[in-house]
Amino acid sequence: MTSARSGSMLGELPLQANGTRQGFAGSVGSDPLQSVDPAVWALIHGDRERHTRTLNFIASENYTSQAVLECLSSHLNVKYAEGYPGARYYQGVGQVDDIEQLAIDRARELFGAEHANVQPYSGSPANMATYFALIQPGDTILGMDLSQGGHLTHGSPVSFSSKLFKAEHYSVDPGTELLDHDQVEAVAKRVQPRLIIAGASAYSRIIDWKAFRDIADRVGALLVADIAHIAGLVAAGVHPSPVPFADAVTTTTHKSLRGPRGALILCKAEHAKAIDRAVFPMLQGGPHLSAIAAKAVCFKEAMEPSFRVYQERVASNARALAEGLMRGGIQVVSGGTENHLLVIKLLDREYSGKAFARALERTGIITSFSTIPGDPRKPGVGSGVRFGTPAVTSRGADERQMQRVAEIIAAAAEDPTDEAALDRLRIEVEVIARELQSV
Ligand code: DSN
Repeated sequence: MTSARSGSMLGELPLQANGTRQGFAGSVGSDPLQSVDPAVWALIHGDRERHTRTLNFIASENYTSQAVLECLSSHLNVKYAEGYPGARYYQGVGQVDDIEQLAIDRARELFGAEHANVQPYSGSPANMATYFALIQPGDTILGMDLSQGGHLTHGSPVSFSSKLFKAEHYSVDPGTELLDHDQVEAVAKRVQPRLIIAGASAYSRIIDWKAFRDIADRVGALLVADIAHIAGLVAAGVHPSPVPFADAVTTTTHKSLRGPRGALILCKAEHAKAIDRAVFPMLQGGPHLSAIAAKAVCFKEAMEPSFRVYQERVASNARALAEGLMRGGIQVVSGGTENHLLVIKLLDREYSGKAFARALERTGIITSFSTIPGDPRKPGVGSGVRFGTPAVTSRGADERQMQRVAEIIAAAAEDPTDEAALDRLRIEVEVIARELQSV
């Protein structure tokens, strides 16, 4: 088979008598994946089918546009360009300088930031670079406890963030399960952090960035906002922005922001040099230009009015799902949601979050288990299951469908060990999945 993609680099090799474009023994091939490696093709194809047949409620996943995917599979994959636009260690960078500058300019415009670094490979390296830029190893950081909804890089004992820094934590209020700024301030006064991290991976409420800024100012700390989960909502104005308040803001680009796998750091101008140096050369090598082009496209898409409509629907779908679940007798952490996710709590059940997430997978509802505030179960199984609506909303799901999903989840919760019942629910999930855009 020959490559059908005219104009690609390899498409210009001479066509051979056997119809292939092999230039010489050992040259790079231009045949499609399906013929080069049917095994990998089949696995990818199978996973795509799985997505289309099921409902993806993993709060950190999303489906990108074809335009974003096109950048990722472009020839930009080839390029080395260590450095930054206008100051590279490689030649041949004219266009890629323009691509990276475009991504930087769009990121700044989208979020109203003084400086943007679009090179971080993903969220954890972005957080690491930000800490290295702003503080010294051994300094104290204060972040939300992982078991309460924080992230590994916010000081978890198993993360670099507690190996290289002295990690302290704040929690949510055990009664309301909401952030309690008095408690955050009390901990901050006690531990005197050099850096406070606001932001979470499993917190379903609006975060008051100004309250965190005020606490940071009162204890003389810097403030980093990690908006990896809510970046799309923030970009669209559906969640308040931390940019005016935080010294630096980190985010992945592939969650609610709906771009490529990767990350972004925004910061005040005074931290720009330190952030850039921490990303390269301190922590990373060559930037991934194909991902940076895809980020530029993602930022453009996020500036469209339709992106706000999408984000509003992400939030209203999450609300509809939470309300449907609570009507079905399932407890939701903090009693609801104001963003793209919710966490159910299974304290009143005999099974763990992990067991229920597995049962839901059998019905075709794909989630991730998690701990909940004050969880009596071990983190390896947890008492919660986290649901996010960005991915199903990208496929066109609406509130009516969320209500039906809530009823299916409530039915599965009656007895997650009843495989026959789960298989019957799977038929209902497939009906909903077929109503949505395919993946
Ligand atoms: N692992 C991601 C999540 O699922 O929230 C965060 O990095």
